[in-house]
Amino acid sequence: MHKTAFLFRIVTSICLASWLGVAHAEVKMTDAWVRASTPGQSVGAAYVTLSSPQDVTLVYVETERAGSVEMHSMTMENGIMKMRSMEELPVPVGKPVKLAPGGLHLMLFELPTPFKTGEQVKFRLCFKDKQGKITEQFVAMPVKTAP
Ligand SMILES: [Cu+2]
Repeated sequence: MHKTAFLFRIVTSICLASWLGVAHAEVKMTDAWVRASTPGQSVGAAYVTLSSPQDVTLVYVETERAGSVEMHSMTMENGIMKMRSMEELPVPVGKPVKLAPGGLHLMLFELPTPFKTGEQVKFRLCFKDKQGKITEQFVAMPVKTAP
């Protein structure tokens, strides 16, 4: 295979829609953690606080430790907690977005193995800026039973 074509393929596979270009990562990720899970449990949750120096949108999240990851919101409706899947999660400049129990969270599906307290789980997050550029960032989240 021609070398430039090969490199192009690597870049295009980095994120969904990354043909628009890849910029440098700048979103600060703090207080990240994954909730410990029990054997046989197929669904889990992860939390992180996102702070960005520019307006970006979280468009994609993945980890090798889950079949898929969704961004969820959680709201009270008539006394019942309801979760909704979000296509994207805006992270406005200067306004940290806190994913925490009882609110926004990353929902992890199809867990092949349980998350054990003390281990680190790697995640890949893709952020899109106002120009449509996709930036991928990696974060290792510790597994905890509670924050
Ligand atoms: Cu959820």
